[in-house]
Amino acid sequence: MSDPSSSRRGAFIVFEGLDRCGKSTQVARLVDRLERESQKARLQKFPDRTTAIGKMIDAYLQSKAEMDDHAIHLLFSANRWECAAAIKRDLDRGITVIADRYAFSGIAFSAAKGLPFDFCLQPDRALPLPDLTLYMSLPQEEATQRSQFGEERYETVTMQQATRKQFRLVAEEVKKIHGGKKWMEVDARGTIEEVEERLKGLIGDLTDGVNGRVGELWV
Ligand code: Z5A
Ligand code: MG
Repeated sequence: MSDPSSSRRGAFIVFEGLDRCGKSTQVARLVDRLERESQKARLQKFPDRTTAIGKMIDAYLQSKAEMDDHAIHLLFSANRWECAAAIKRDLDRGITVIADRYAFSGIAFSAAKGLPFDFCLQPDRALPLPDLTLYMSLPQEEATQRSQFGEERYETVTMQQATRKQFRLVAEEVKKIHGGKKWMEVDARGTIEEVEERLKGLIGDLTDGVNGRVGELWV
């Protein structure tokens, strides 16, 4: 008899949150742990600055290029679309894909600049739907203490505060359209190890595989 688990696809897990909340640290630790446990997993960072579109985004974030707010928003989304087929292919092959930021950052940061929320949501419609988004929540005072803001665009207290508000609206939208289990808020305070344990508890056995097809975002 065939093993039913062999037909399971990989899980799509997204880490979201404001600047310095520890996303990249935790994503790297999760991928390392899964590799040590001989599970198939890979990291997908957004923006993916290695592609042609990613290079334009990188120049914008480093203030080496100026762009209309709508245009850069669409480029961030296009950067996800150019990675979407590879994400779906890997999930179907049983690989867990762990994303460092995704469409939710796209909405929160652009809406924080004043673009209409609905406009921000549209270009990502029908992208692969994450099975779980872990929103790492860190008070502004603690984020500021961790290290100084970098030199990139958006790395200011005013922008981060506006983005925090938009992330709350994004969370409500996810829960409304996709249900309460797809978005979980995690307390990002404490040591790296403490946060890692919290995240591990929420991820549970998701990395063992998921039944059913990959869903579509905002559909
Ligand atoms: N953006 C957008 O506008 N639209 C989009 O569609 C997308 C993104 C996808 C670049 O993102 C910008 O693009 C971002 C949003 C916008 N702008 N902002 N702000 P990025 O992902 O490339 O940004 P980043 O440079 O990787 O920074 P980050 O992601 O904000 O940081 P992080 O990954 O959350 O934190 P970290 O690098 O893991 O940790 C930061 C420091 O804290 C580091 O020194 C760690 O060692 C330390 N750390 C981590 N955890 C802890 C704990 N628990 N305790 C103490 N210290 C800790
Ligand atoms: Mg990061």
